[in-house]
Amino acid sequence: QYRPLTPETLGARLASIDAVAKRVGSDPALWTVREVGDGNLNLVFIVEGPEGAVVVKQALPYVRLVGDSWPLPLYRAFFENHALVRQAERDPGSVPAVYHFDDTQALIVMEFLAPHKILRRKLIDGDKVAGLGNFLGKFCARTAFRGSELSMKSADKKKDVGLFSGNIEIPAITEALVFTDPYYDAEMNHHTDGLDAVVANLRSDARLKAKVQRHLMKFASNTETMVHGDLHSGSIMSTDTESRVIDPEFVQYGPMGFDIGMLLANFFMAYFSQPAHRAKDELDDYQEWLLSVVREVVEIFEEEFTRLWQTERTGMLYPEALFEGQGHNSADACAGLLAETWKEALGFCGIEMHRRTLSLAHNADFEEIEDKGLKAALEARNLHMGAELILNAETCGSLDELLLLARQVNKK
Ligand code: SR1
Ligand code: MG
Repeated sequence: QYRPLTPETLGARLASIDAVAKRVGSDPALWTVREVGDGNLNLVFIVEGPEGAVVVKQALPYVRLVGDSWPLPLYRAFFENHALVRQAERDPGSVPAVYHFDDTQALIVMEFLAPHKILRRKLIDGDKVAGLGNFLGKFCARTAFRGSELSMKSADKKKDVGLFSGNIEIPAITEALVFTDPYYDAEMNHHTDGLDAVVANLRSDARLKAKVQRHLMKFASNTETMVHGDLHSGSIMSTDTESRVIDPEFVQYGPMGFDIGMLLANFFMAYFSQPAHRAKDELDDYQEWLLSVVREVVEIFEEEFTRLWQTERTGMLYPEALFEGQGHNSADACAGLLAETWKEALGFCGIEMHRRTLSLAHNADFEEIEDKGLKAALEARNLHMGAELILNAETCGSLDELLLLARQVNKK
């Protein structure tokens, strides 16, 4: 029977699990257990003992952020476990190792990452992370490519889509909080005083809302690859030189541009919030570093995806024989797919920027700003850029143009 863990009960309940005892030590009396979960949904414990440390993540039967008025199935831990296994196969070393999974208790025992910190914290604090764009660009490219029919056998892919389609309530959160609630006066929405006019303007824009709904349709019905599903800067842990992706419980098969779009949005939100967190003499340098990460993520994503296309295309799609002997090869097809993915990602990016300032779950980049006037002004920039991306995703053009747009909006 499922019972939520507490720091007091965890030792007695998990000491008999070999995978835990081996890594932490067999005597729970010598363990230190801390509950450190600061996310919206789960319990997270760090368990330290004489032999080492592990992280224990346990799903709660409700949304932690809201309380038991919003029940949420425990089975999300099952999907998170499956996602971690696939991500480790598709991009080795990119996610924490899983040591043990208990379906009934909805818990995963996994690698304790130290001295990693949540990337969002580091970005608010002005820390730079070497190799961040390279790591994230490769993660997005490898998981997108290797989770699709470009790499997987059609039958395996269908089975996997079937498996993950059992994860119903979690994507439904995204369908509501990300794609729908920001654009009308939904019950759980909140926004900073001073943004009323900007918000009213967004909500009265039928063209924008139609484009968002088109993206929702793609998110809900396009199963081209396995996406992390919630790839924001709170789902990444970094030291100053090394990063990992965590927390894939929002996993589903979805559009290739979804993860990278969400990710870029979170770098843009870090970018637009910086004037509240940095002294003037550090501001330009740090904001430009953030844009350099965006550039690297996109460039590496395209480079790595193209490399995989050339070297690992084992699925049914775009067989080279189809293209040979006609004076060209499949390179144009790869470039075409990447161009479509880029446009799609820009739309998802704009939508994620909106929801983090208008819907239920805001992010600390803006929430930690004490001066409410400044907060509203910076969030207005964020909303403006988000709208530009949603409305003009089809025509936005190059990466250079995207970065230029961010710099222009940042000066408004
Ligand atoms: C009710 S859950 C709110 C948000 O937290 C998760 O991290 C996802 O981003 C979700 O949208
Ligand atoms: Mg999460």
